[in-house]
Amino acid sequence: MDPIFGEPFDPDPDPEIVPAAEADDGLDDHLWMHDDGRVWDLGPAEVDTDNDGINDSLTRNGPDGVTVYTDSDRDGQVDKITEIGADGSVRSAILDPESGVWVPFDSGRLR
Ligand SMILES: [Ca+2]
Ligand SMILES: [Ca+2]
Repeated sequence: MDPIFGEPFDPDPDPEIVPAAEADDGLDDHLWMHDDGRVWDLGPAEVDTDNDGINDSLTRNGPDGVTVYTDSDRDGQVDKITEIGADGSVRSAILDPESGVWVPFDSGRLR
């Protein structure tokens, strides 16, 4: 008999398991949104607006003020946009998940 084929088969009793936290690393914390049939990658969330320890929003400065993009249900897709005008006006819209249409949510002025 050839001794090479006499080696006992030793199955790996401890298969490698990738920790979920590690598998979730990468681009998953980027916010994105649909617009006009395209998907925009807005980059990683920078702001935690509801203080739950998870960044959910990012802001963009524009010529007329600041726009806040918020992912309120943590699926990565932006579902609320708030525009804060240079004059203090506030305009919000939330994404209707059924129709994909932005619906005016709230408006007014900063208190
Ligand atoms: Ca948060
Ligand atoms: Ca979302």
